[in-house]
Amino acid sequence: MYQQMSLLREFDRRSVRLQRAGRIGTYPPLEGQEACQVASTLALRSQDFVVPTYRDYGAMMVHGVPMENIFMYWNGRTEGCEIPQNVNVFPIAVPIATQLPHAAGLAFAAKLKKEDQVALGFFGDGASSEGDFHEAMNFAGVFKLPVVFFCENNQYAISVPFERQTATQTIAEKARAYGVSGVRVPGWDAIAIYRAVRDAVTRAAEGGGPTLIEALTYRYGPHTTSDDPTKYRPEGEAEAWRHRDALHLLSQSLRSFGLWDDEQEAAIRENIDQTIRGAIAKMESLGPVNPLHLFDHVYASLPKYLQRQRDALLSELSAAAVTPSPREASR
Ligand SMILES: Cc1ncc(C[n+]2csc(CCOP(=O)(O)OP(=O)(O)O)c2C)c(N)n1
Ligand SMILES: [Mg+2]
Repeated sequence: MYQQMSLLREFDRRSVRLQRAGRIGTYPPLEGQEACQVASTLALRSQDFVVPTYRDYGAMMVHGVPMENIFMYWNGRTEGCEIPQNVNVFPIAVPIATQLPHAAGLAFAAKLKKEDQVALGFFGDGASSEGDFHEAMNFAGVFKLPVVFFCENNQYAISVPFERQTATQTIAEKARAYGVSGVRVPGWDAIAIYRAVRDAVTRAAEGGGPTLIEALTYRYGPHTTSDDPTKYRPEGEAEAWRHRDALHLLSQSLRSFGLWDDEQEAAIRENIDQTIRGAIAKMESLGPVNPLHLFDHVYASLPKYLQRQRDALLSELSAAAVTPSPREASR
Protein backbone atom coordinates (compact mmCIF):
# COMPACT_ATOMS: atom_id res chain seq x y z
CA MET A 1 0.00 0.00 0.00
CA TYR A 2 2.76 2.41 0.96
CA GLN A 3 4.78 1.57 -2.15
CA GLN A 4 1.80 2.14 -4.44
CA MET A 5 1.02 5.44 -2.73
CA SER A 6 4.65 6.55 -3.08
CA LEU A 7 4.67 5.57 -6.74
CA LEU A 8 1.47 7.51 -7.32
CA ARG A 9 2.79 10.66 -5.66
CA GLU A 10 5.93 10.60 -7.77
CA PHE A 11 3.91 9.83 -10.92
CA ASP A 12 1.75 12.86 -10.14
CA ARG A 13 4.67 15.23 -9.57
CA ARG A 14 6.39 14.10 -12.79
CA SER A 15 3.15 14.51 -14.73
CA VAL A 16 2.89 18.14 -13.63
CA ARG A 17 6.49 18.70 -14.74
CA LEU A 18 5.80 16.97 -18.08
CA GLN A 19 2.84 19.31 -18.63
CA ARG A 20 4.96 22.36 -17.80
CA ALA A 21 7.54 21.16 -20.32
CA GLY A 22 4.86 20.70 -23.01
CA ARG A 23 5.29 16.92 -23.12
CA ILE A 24 1.68 16.15 -22.09
CA GLY A 25 -1.51 18.24 -22.16
CA THR A 26 -3.67 19.56 -19.32
CA TYR A 27 -3.40 17.35 -16.25
CA PRO A 28 -5.46 17.15 -13.01
CA PRO A 29 -3.08 16.56 -10.09
CA LEU A 30 -4.11 14.33 -7.21
CA GLU A 31 -1.37 14.88 -4.64
CA GLY A 32 -3.01 14.59 -1.21
CA GLN A 33 -5.58 12.01 -2.37
CA GLU A 34 -3.25 9.00 -2.75
CA ALA A 35 -4.67 6.99 0.16
CA CYS A 36 -8.24 7.49 -1.12
CA GLN A 37 -7.37 5.85 -4.42
CA VAL A 38 -4.77 3.25 -3.48
CA ALA A 39 -6.19 1.91 -0.21
CA SER A 40 -9.75 1.78 -1.57
CA THR A 41 -8.77 -0.10 -4.73
CA LEU A 42 -6.49 -2.55 -2.91
CA ALA A 43 -9.59 -3.64 -0.97
CA LEU A 44 -11.20 -4.88 -4.21
CA ARG A 45 -10.97 -8.36 -5.68
CA SER A 46 -9.71 -8.59 -9.26
CA GLN A 47 -13.23 -9.39 -10.56
CA ASP A 48 -14.60 -6.13 -9.10
CA PHE A 49 -14.92 -2.96 -11.19
CA VAL A 50 -13.22 0.42 -10.80
CA VAL A 51 -15.34 3.22 -12.29
CA PRO A 52 -13.16 6.35 -12.35
CA THR A 53 -13.32 10.11 -12.93
CA TYR A 54 -10.50 12.08 -14.57
CA ARG A 55 -8.69 12.30 -11.20
CA ASP A 56 -8.79 8.57 -10.41
CA TYR A 57 -5.95 7.31 -12.58
CA GLY A 58 -4.31 6.21 -9.30
CA ALA A 59 -7.14 3.74 -8.73
CA MET A 60 -6.95 2.68 -12.38
CA MET A 61 -3.24 1.84 -12.13
CA VAL A 62 -3.68 -0.07 -8.86
CA HIS A 63 -6.39 -2.18 -10.55
CA GLY A 64 -4.18 -3.04 -13.54
CA VAL A 65 -4.10 -0.23 -16.13
CA PRO A 66 -0.48 0.27 -17.24
CA MET A 67 1.10 3.60 -16.30
CA GLU A 68 2.01 4.37 -19.91
CA ASN A 69 -1.70 4.31 -20.83
CA ILE A 70 -2.36 7.04 -18.29
CA PHE A 71 0.48 9.15 -19.70
CA MET A 72 -0.86 8.55 -23.22
CA TYR A 73 -4.34 9.62 -22.17
CA TRP A 74 -3.10 12.97 -20.82
CA ASN A 75 -0.97 13.29 -23.91
CA GLY A 76 -4.18 13.32 -25.95
CA ARG A 77 -3.79 9.83 -27.39
CA THR A 78 -6.62 7.42 -28.08
CA GLU A 79 -4.21 4.57 -27.19
CA GLY A 80 -4.41 5.88 -23.63
CA CYS A 81 -8.12 4.98 -23.50
CA GLU A 82 -7.44 1.30 -24.09
CA ILE A 83 -8.05 -0.97 -21.12
CA PRO A 84 -6.24 -4.34 -21.20
CA GLN A 85 -8.29 -7.53 -21.35
CA ASN A 86 -9.35 -8.87 -17.96
CA VAL A 87 -8.71 -5.53 -16.28
CA ASN A 88 -12.02 -4.43 -14.81
CA VAL A 89 -11.63 -0.69 -15.13
CA PHE A 90 -14.12 1.57 -16.91
CA PRO A 91 -12.95 4.42 -19.15
CA ILE A 92 -12.33 7.80 -17.50
CA ALA A 93 -15.51 9.91 -17.18
CA VAL A 94 -14.95 13.66 -17.56
CA PRO A 95 -18.62 14.80 -17.50
CA ILE A 96 -19.25 15.10 -13.78
CA ALA A 97 -21.13 12.20 -12.11
CA THR A 98 -21.97 10.34 -15.33
CA GLN A 99 -19.90 7.39 -14.13
CA LEU A 100 -22.20 6.77 -11.15
CA PRO A 101 -25.18 5.39 -13.12
CA HIS A 102 -22.59 3.31 -15.00
CA ALA A 103 -21.36 1.88 -11.68
CA ALA A 104 -24.96 1.13 -10.63
CA GLY A 105 -25.58 -0.42 -14.06
CA LEU A 106 -22.52 -2.68 -13.78
CA ALA A 107 -23.72 -3.81 -10.36
CA PHE A 108 -27.24 -4.40 -11.73
CA ALA A 109 -25.79 -6.52 -14.55
CA ALA A 110 -23.70 -8.55 -12.10
CA LYS A 111 -26.77 -9.16 -9.94
CA LEU A 112 -28.91 -10.23 -12.91
CA LYS A 113 -26.18 -12.54 -14.18
CA LYS A 114 -25.55 -13.85 -10.65
CA GLU A 115 -21.87 -12.98 -10.96
CA ASP A 116 -19.87 -12.22 -7.84
CA GLN A 117 -18.77 -8.71 -8.81
CA VAL A 118 -18.90 -5.39 -7.01
CA ALA A 119 -18.52 -1.97 -8.67
CA LEU A 120 -16.53 0.80 -6.96
CA GLY A 121 -17.62 4.14 -8.40
CA PHE A 122 -15.52 7.20 -7.58
CA PHE A 123 -16.83 10.77 -7.48
CA GLY A 124 -16.02 14.19 -6.07
CA ASP A 125 -17.88 16.43 -3.64
CA GLY A 126 -19.05 18.56 -6.58
CA ALA A 127 -20.57 15.53 -8.29
CA SER A 128 -23.03 15.15 -5.39
CA SER A 129 -24.95 18.13 -6.85
CA GLU A 130 -25.58 16.38 -10.17
CA GLY A 131 -28.78 14.49 -10.99
CA ASP A 132 -26.76 11.44 -11.99
CA PHE A 133 -25.52 11.05 -8.40
CA HIS A 134 -29.08 10.98 -7.03
CA GLU A 135 -30.36 8.66 -9.75
CA ALA A 136 -27.52 6.21 -9.20
CA MET A 137 -28.01 6.24 -5.43
CA ASN A 138 -31.76 5.74 -5.70
CA PHE A 139 -31.49 2.93 -8.24
CA ALA A 140 -28.80 1.18 -6.20
CA GLY A 141 -30.87 1.50 -3.03
CA VAL A 142 -34.11 0.23 -4.57
CA PHE A 143 -32.46 -2.76 -6.26
CA LYS A 144 -29.98 -3.41 -3.40
CA LEU A 145 -27.10 -3.46 -5.84
CA PRO A 146 -23.54 -4.60 -5.13
CA VAL A 147 -22.04 -1.14 -5.60
CA VAL A 148 -19.83 1.11 -3.47
CA PHE A 149 -19.94 4.84 -4.16
CA PHE A 150 -16.67 6.41 -3.01
CA CYS A 151 -16.62 10.19 -2.59
CA GLU A 152 -13.23 11.87 -2.49
CA ASN A 153 -14.40 14.99 -0.71
CA ASN A 154 -11.40 17.21 -1.45
CA GLN A 155 -13.34 20.28 -0.23
CA TYR A 156 -13.58 21.96 -3.62
CA ALA A 157 -15.23 21.59 -7.02
CA ILE A 158 -12.72 23.68 -8.93
CA SER A 159 -13.23 26.98 -7.02
CA VAL A 160 -16.53 26.13 -5.27
CA PRO A 161 -15.93 25.26 -1.59
CA PHE A 162 -17.77 22.43 0.14
CA GLU A 163 -20.08 24.73 2.16
CA ARG A 164 -21.42 26.23 -1.09
CA GLN A 165 -21.91 22.77 -2.61
CA THR A 166 -24.47 21.38 -0.17
CA ALA A 167 -26.55 22.44 2.82
CA THR A 168 -25.86 19.15 4.62
CA GLN A 169 -22.92 18.77 7.01
CA THR A 170 -21.61 15.73 5.18
CA ILE A 171 -21.95 13.79 1.93
CA ALA A 172 -22.26 10.51 3.87
CA GLU A 173 -25.60 11.48 5.44
CA LYS A 174 -27.21 11.75 1.99
CA ALA A 175 -27.08 7.93 1.86
CA ARG A 176 -29.95 7.66 4.38
CA ALA A 177 -32.42 9.27 1.95
CA TYR A 178 -31.88 6.37 -0.47
CA GLY A 179 -31.80 3.51 2.01
CA VAL A 180 -28.08 3.15 1.44
CA SER A 181 -25.44 2.79 4.19
CA GLY A 182 -23.34 5.92 4.66
CA VAL A 183 -19.83 6.03 6.15
CA ARG A 184 -17.36 8.88 6.63
CA VAL A 185 -13.64 8.13 6.85
CA PRO A 186 -10.48 10.20 7.28
CA GLY A 187 -8.95 10.33 3.80
CA TRP A 188 -5.47 10.59 5.28
CA ASP A 189 -5.79 7.22 7.04
CA ALA A 190 -5.07 4.52 4.47
CA ILE A 191 -5.93 1.67 6.85
CA ALA A 192 -9.31 3.19 7.76
CA ILE A 193 -10.11 3.56 4.05
CA TYR A 194 -9.04 0.00 3.29
CA ARG A 195 -11.25 -1.36 6.09
CA ALA A 196 -14.27 0.72 5.09
CA VAL A 197 -14.09 -0.38 1.45
CA ARG A 198 -13.34 -4.02 2.32
CA ASP A 199 -16.35 -4.14 4.66
CA ALA A 200 -18.58 -2.46 2.05
CA VAL A 201 -17.42 -4.84 -0.70
CA THR A 202 -17.95 -7.88 1.52
CA ARG A 203 -21.44 -6.74 2.45
CA ALA A 204 -22.31 -5.92 -1.17
CA ALA A 205 -21.05 -9.31 -2.37
CA GLU A 206 -23.19 -11.04 0.27
CA GLY A 207 -26.33 -9.28 -0.97
CA GLY A 208 -26.31 -6.59 1.75
CA GLY A 209 -26.68 -3.75 -0.76
CA PRO A 210 -24.83 -0.53 -1.57
CA THR A 211 -22.65 1.77 0.58
CA LEU A 212 -21.72 5.41 0.19
CA ILE A 213 -18.27 6.14 1.60
CA GLU A 214 -17.15 9.73 2.03
CA ALA A 215 -13.43 10.24 2.51
CA LEU A 216 -12.29 13.64 3.76
CA THR A 217 -9.31 14.71 1.74
CA TYR A 218 -7.64 17.63 -0.03
CA ARG A 219 -5.84 18.22 -3.29
CA TYR A 220 -2.69 20.12 -2.38
CA GLY A 221 -2.29 21.43 -5.90
CA PRO A 222 -4.52 23.10 -8.49
CA HIS A 223 -7.72 21.60 -9.96
CA THR A 224 -5.78 21.08 -13.18
CA THR A 225 -2.54 22.47 -14.55
CA SER A 226 -4.65 25.34 -16.02
CA ASP A 227 -5.93 26.45 -12.60
CA ASP A 228 -4.60 28.85 -9.95
CA PRO A 229 -5.95 27.90 -6.50
CA THR A 230 -4.50 31.03 -4.81
CA LYS A 231 -7.46 32.86 -6.39
CA TYR A 232 -10.04 30.99 -4.27
CA ARG A 233 -8.33 29.17 -1.39
CA PRO A 234 -7.18 30.83 1.84
CA GLU A 235 -3.44 31.07 2.28
CA GLY A 236 -2.01 28.28 4.41
CA GLU A 237 -4.96 25.91 3.93
CA ALA A 238 -3.03 23.41 1.79
CA GLU A 239 -0.06 23.53 4.19
CA ALA A 240 -2.40 22.77 7.11
CA TRP A 241 -3.65 19.65 5.31
CA ARG A 242 -0.09 18.52 4.69
CA HIS A 243 0.32 18.13 8.47
CA ARG A 244 -1.81 15.00 8.22
CA ASP A 245 -0.35 13.72 5.00
CA ALA A 246 -1.39 10.12 4.26
CA LEU A 247 2.03 8.99 3.02
CA HIS A 248 3.85 10.48 5.96
CA LEU A 249 1.42 8.97 8.46
CA LEU A 250 1.61 5.49 6.91
CA SER A 251 5.41 5.60 6.74
CA GLN A 252 5.60 6.68 10.41
CA SER A 253 3.25 3.92 11.40
CA LEU A 254 5.20 1.25 9.48
CA ARG A 255 8.47 2.46 11.01
CA SER A 256 7.01 2.35 14.52
CA PHE A 257 6.25 -1.35 13.99
CA GLY A 258 9.75 -1.93 12.60
CA LEU A 259 8.31 -2.70 9.16
CA TRP A 260 10.06 0.09 7.24
CA ASP A 261 13.46 1.79 7.24
CA ASP A 262 15.66 4.18 5.23
CA GLU A 263 17.21 1.35 3.25
CA GLN A 264 13.84 0.08 2.05
CA GLU A 265 12.80 3.65 1.30
CA ALA A 266 15.89 4.18 -0.88
CA ALA A 267 15.26 0.89 -2.69
CA ILE A 268 11.67 1.78 -3.64
CA ARG A 269 12.75 5.28 -4.72
CA GLU A 270 15.09 3.72 -7.29
CA ASN A 271 12.36 1.37 -8.45
CA ILE A 272 9.77 4.15 -8.71
CA ASP A 273 12.13 6.27 -10.78
CA GLN A 274 12.76 3.43 -13.24
CA THR A 275 9.07 2.54 -13.52
CA ILE A 276 8.09 6.12 -14.34
CA ARG A 277 10.95 6.66 -16.78
CA GLY A 278 10.01 3.45 -18.58
CA ALA A 279 6.37 4.53 -18.90
CA ILE A 280 7.32 8.01 -20.20
CA ALA A 281 9.62 6.41 -22.77
CA LYS A 282 6.76 4.20 -23.99
CA MET A 283 4.50 7.22 -24.38
CA GLU A 284 7.12 9.24 -26.22
CA SER A 285 8.06 6.34 -28.49
CA LEU A 286 4.71 6.90 -30.23
CA GLY A 287 5.90 10.22 -31.66
CA PRO A 288 3.95 13.48 -31.89
CA VAL A 289 0.21 13.55 -31.29
CA ASN A 290 -2.05 14.32 -34.24
CA PRO A 291 -4.40 17.12 -33.05
CA LEU A 292 -6.98 16.07 -35.67
CA HIS A 293 -7.74 12.97 -33.58
CA LEU A 294 -9.77 15.37 -31.46
CA PHE A 295 -12.59 14.87 -33.96
CA ASP A 296 -12.50 11.06 -34.01
CA HIS A 297 -14.55 8.48 -32.08
CA VAL A 298 -17.45 10.71 -31.07
CA TYR A 299 -19.69 10.67 -34.15
CA ALA A 300 -19.91 7.96 -36.81
CA SER A 301 -20.03 10.80 -39.33
CA LEU A 302 -19.06 14.33 -38.34
CA PRO A 303 -21.82 16.96 -38.16
CA LYS A 304 -21.22 19.88 -40.55
CA TYR A 305 -20.18 22.38 -37.88
CA LEU A 306 -17.51 19.98 -36.59
CA GLN A 307 -16.36 19.26 -40.12
CA ARG A 308 -15.86 23.01 -40.56
CA GLN A 309 -13.89 23.19 -37.32
CA ARG A 310 -11.78 20.25 -38.43
CA ASP A 311 -11.07 21.94 -41.77
CA ALA A 312 -10.13 25.16 -39.98
CA LEU A 313 -7.76 23.31 -37.65
CA LEU A 314 -6.24 21.45 -40.58
CA SER A 315 -5.47 24.68 -42.44
CA GLU A 316 -4.07 26.23 -39.26
CA LEU A 317 -1.83 23.21 -38.75
CA SER A 318 -0.73 23.33 -42.40
CA ALA A 319 0.10 27.03 -42.04
CA ALA A 320 2.14 26.17 -38.96
CA ALA A 321 3.98 23.61 -41.13
CA VAL A 322 2.72 20.61 -39.16
CA THR A 323 2.02 18.34 -42.09
CA PRO A 324 -0.66 15.72 -41.44
CA SER A 325 -0.47 12.43 -43.25
CA PRO A 326 -2.24 12.31 -46.66
CA ARG A 327 -4.88 10.01 -45.15
CA GLU A 328 -5.74 12.59 -42.48
CA ALA A 329 -5.82 15.45 -44.98
CA SER A 330 -8.19 13.63 -47.30
CA ARG A 331 -10.87 12.83 -44.67
C1 LIG B 1 -21.45 17.85 -16.35
C2 LIG B 1 -20.24 18.69 -16.16
N1 LIG B 1 -20.37 19.96 -15.72
C3 LIG B 1 -19.26 20.71 -15.53
C4 LIG B 1 -18.01 20.24 -15.79
C5 LIG B 1 -16.78 21.08 -15.56
N2 LIG B 1 -16.06 20.58 -14.39
C6 LIG B 1 -14.94 19.84 -14.53
S1 LIG B 1 -14.32 19.36 -13.05
C7 LIG B 1 -15.54 20.14 -12.19
C8 LIG B 1 -15.57 20.10 -10.68
C9 LIG B 1 -15.83 18.76 -10.12
O1 LIG B 1 -15.63 18.78 -8.73
P1 LIG B 1 -15.65 17.48 -7.85
O2 LIG B 1 -16.81 16.62 -8.23
O3 LIG B 1 -15.56 17.90 -6.43
O4 LIG B 1 -14.33 16.69 -8.30
P2 LIG B 1 -12.78 17.13 -8.14
O5 LIG B 1 -12.43 17.83 -9.43
O6 LIG B 1 -12.67 18.01 -6.94
O7 LIG B 1 -12.02 15.86 -8.03
C10 LIG B 1 -16.41 20.78 -13.07
C11 LIG B 1 -17.57 21.58 -12.64
C12 LIG B 1 -17.92 18.90 -16.26
N3 LIG B 1 -16.74 18.32 -16.52
N4 LIG B 1 -19.04 18.16 -16.44
MG1 LIG C 1 -13.87 18.07 -5.26
